[in-house]
Amino acid sequence: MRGLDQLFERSSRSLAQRSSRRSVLGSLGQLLTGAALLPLLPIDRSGRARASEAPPGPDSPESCQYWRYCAIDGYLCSCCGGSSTSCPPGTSSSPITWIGTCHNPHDQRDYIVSYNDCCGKTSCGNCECVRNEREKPMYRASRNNDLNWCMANADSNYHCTVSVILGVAEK
Ligand code: ABN
Repeated sequence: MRGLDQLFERSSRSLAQRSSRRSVLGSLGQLLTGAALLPLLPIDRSGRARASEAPPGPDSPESCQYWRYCAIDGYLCSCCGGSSTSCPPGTSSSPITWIGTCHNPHDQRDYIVSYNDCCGKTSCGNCECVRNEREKPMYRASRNNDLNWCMANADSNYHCTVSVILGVAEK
């Protein structure tokens, strides 16, 4: 026990020799100021707010199950500041698109749908939706939708995808 006392005494004396009262008070002040400012830092609570929201139903354009999205592969523009049919501000629609045929359960008709990518901003990242009904594997390149359709745009950055009805599919 005496050994331990001596060890503490020696290390306390050496610390006292190496530090002034002013520097100890300075460090203590910094520590207290930091601790007092900690509750003022911004906290992102949006994740918790979103988690408590009910998921969108299948008739919502923000749901991947929405009937028009049957052959989509991308982020839904309706979750990215646009809508299911219009690109978000600051982006422009791709002139080359992927075409699908989707069944509308409300009128029992099939519709031809164009999936245009919206280009000119980095990836939106919200509401990823990959359904690709009737798509063929990558080795059938002309029948595969795993492509950035912004490739021909001046700014080929892919942001999100819209789905535009082109017409009723003939039987
Ligand atoms: N058509 C959307 C997309 C963009 C980049 C890569 C794959 C799919």
